[in-house]
Amino acid sequence: MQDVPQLVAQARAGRPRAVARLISLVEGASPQLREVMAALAPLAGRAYVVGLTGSPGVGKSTATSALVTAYRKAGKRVGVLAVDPSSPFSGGALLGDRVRMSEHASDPGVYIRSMASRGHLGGLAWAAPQAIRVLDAAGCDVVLVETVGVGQSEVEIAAQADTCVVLLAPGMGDGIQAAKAGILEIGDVYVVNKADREGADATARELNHMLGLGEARAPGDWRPPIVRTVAARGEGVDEVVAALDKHRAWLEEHDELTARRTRRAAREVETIAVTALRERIGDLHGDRRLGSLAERVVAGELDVYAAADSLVAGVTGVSRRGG
Ligand SMILES: Nc1nc2c(ncn2[C@@H]2O[C@H](COP(=O)(O)OP(=O)(O)O)[C@@H](O)[C@H]2O)c(=O)[nH]1
Ligand SMILES: [Mg+2]
Repeated sequence: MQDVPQLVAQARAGRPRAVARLISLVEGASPQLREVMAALAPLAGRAYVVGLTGSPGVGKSTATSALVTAYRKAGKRVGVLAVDPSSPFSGGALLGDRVRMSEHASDPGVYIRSMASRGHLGGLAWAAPQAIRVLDAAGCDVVLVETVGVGQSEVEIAAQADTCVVLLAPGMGDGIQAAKAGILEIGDVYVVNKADREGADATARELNHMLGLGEARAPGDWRPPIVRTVAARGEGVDEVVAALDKHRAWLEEHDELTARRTRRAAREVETIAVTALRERIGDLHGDRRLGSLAERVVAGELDVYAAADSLVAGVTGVSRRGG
């Protein structure tokens, strides 16, 4: 058992090991997680959360590292959460990320954490926001969340950030890939990385066209900018930071920041509740109640919906009212 209040106090004081331990409690779905979240609740909500997503290899980790450098120069404390579904353990991709992040490894103003998306209950949709909350409560001004834009839940995590950055790179057939993954709907800022490579202009043009950026928008609407970068050389990174600042200002001006955070919290509560319900219903497998309901269905005494309603009522104590 961990001393949660002490861990939280240490995390607040900037002790990286305490932060790491709290995130481990999240990842491991510790029984102490309720206590952790209760302790963090009044402390979180200050950090600005930026999601970065895009196909593998577009340069997310490189761009993330460059953004960390930029934010550190501005004196901000930064948290990085790298979510990688391809690496349930500390294998391939994460190793590469660690190399790209290594220049920040000894900086006490930076927390870097990798998280595999497999292997725990409720998956990422459940764990990532809680890990973000740990970094937030630990005093990070900015939390950068890197997710591979391939799976539904990874895309969702990025989409639920305060600001979502979608990265593309030339020569990756990226436009079509991106459209397929649904990431063209979620970007607040688009980055065409690897602008040192041939085809960057074409990619930006194609993106501009696909996003319908030439079309008229209602006054006051956010118009996602397209920023070109050479993340590997830090070029264009200041422009990305400027675009992020601008989007944040727009969110605040339009009361969208709170609205987004409320939507994010609603999703989070929903995920936890549904997971809990599913667990409880799962517990009923082989239970006498389910068995006898099934027998009555077979005997023609009960239809399947009525049986399911009865099961749900048994689990939640809430019965469905007929229309
Ligand atoms: N030419 C070029 N290569 C880049 C640039 N940014 C990143 N890379 C390289 O692209 C590869 C993938 O980068 P990485 O950041 O790991 O991509 P991720 O999978 O999206 O996180 C690495 O070899 C980087 O060095 C860039 O601006 N130009
Ligand atoms: Mg990466």
